[in-house]
Amino acid sequence: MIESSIIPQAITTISELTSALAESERTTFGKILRSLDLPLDELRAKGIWSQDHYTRNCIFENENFELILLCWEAGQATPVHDHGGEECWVYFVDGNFKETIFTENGEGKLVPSKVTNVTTGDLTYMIDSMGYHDLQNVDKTRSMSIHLYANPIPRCNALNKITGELEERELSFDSRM
Ligand code: 2CO
Ligand code: FE2
Repeated sequence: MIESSIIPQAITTISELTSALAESERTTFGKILRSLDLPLDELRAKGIWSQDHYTRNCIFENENFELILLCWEAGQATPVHDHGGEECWVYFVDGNFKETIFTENGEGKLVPSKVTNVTTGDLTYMIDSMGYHDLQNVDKTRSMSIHLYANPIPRCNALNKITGELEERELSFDSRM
């Protein structure tokens, strides 16, 4: 089998992870992320946190995918957003999160349709046909998650809480690792 020769039993370094993704079809991306066993101390040392917002730290990007480490202070959350028409996998490196999926009701309003509590080692998947989502670090401490987008998403639509309207937002990086 080609797959097993590319994907190691356990992926223990970021460079093994980026190589495995770069050499694989996206149909195996979920399997690759599920085989992650990264040393937490090393990742924590590389992370950057901000009191103002969760941070987006680029691990690797090419034309096919981008791999990002998100660092969250206690309580920090995303707005409700989509993923620019691309596929999105989230691997929860460390912590406890709540993901809420929103779908449009008959009047074009976004309403919560599913709430999931996720924790260290879990993997979630989103694509725009499933709706919109938001993610919150519900831990009392800092947390980390790894996000994989195929293709990369330089922008997405996010809900403006004040106007209640969706608006296009540029997605930027707080650092490059
Ligand atoms: N999509 C959000 C972002 O890249 C994170 S929520 O999980 O996909 O900032
Ligand atoms: Fe997202």
